[in-house]
Amino acid sequence: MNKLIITCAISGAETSKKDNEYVPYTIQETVEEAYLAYLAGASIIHLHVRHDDGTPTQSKLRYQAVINGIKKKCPDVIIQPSTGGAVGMSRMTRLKPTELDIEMATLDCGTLNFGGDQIFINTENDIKYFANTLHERNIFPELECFEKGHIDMVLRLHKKGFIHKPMHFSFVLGVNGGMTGEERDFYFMKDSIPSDSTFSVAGIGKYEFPLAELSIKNGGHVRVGLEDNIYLEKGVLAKGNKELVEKVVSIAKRYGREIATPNEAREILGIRRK
Ligand code: KMH
Ligand code: ZN
Repeated sequence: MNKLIITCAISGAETSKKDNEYVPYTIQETVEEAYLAYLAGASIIHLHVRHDDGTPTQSKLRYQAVINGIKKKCPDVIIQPSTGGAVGMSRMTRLKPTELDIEMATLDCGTLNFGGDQIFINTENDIKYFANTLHERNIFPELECFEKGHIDMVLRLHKKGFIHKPMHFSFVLGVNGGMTGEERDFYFMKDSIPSDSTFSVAGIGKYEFPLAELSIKNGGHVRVGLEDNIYLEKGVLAKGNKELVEKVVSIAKRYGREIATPNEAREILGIRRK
């Protein structure tokens, strides 16, 4: 089987130090979490940044400072800034990190409820605008799909020329408002994408490791991290992102999947560096 690409979503915009003290806020904390996740086996760092008090921001300067710090410690790692940001941010705010010299970013492919009164809005026009911007800037999109309708949107926008091959999907399953991470939902998503695309799975909360294992068994890739799940196992908080990555590496070993280096990940996904 192909090698396994592990993405680590080190901080996100929703979890906080109140949930798990290892959620990084400062530049130094964020760089350190990324570095430790990389040493543990992550080849992609999915990146959100925060102000020192934990407030999420899409500030270009803040992203640049964190990216510089990460690149100093692990120059080859793939850094994938979020264009999702936090619920309620505008299109232009969310796109700020794409003004930097980056090779990959997320592209969220549909709207969904995000718990309580929160709605994560990605209209068809938003998705077209984001897709065009990433394409013009030669930034490889990871297609975030929270449910099957989002895959259908990607396929429609591919036919219309907004989204291009090679296509790499991320199934983000288990969000309160999206699809669950049950096994049948995983297979529904996996069987709905074109056979020449690649996919990774991000299971939220309790779905993180069961979905990681399913994806590993089925030739897919895996995302873990404190953005998605704060527990190493039921009732045991993870002592940082590295423990979550290490757990995926140990599952991969059981199935004989080797771990991809960042350059091998670029090769598998078809990312062309500028
Ligand atoms: N924080 C969520 C509202 C992404 O990074 O592209 C959106 C999110 C998706 O995390
Ligand atoms: Zn994110």
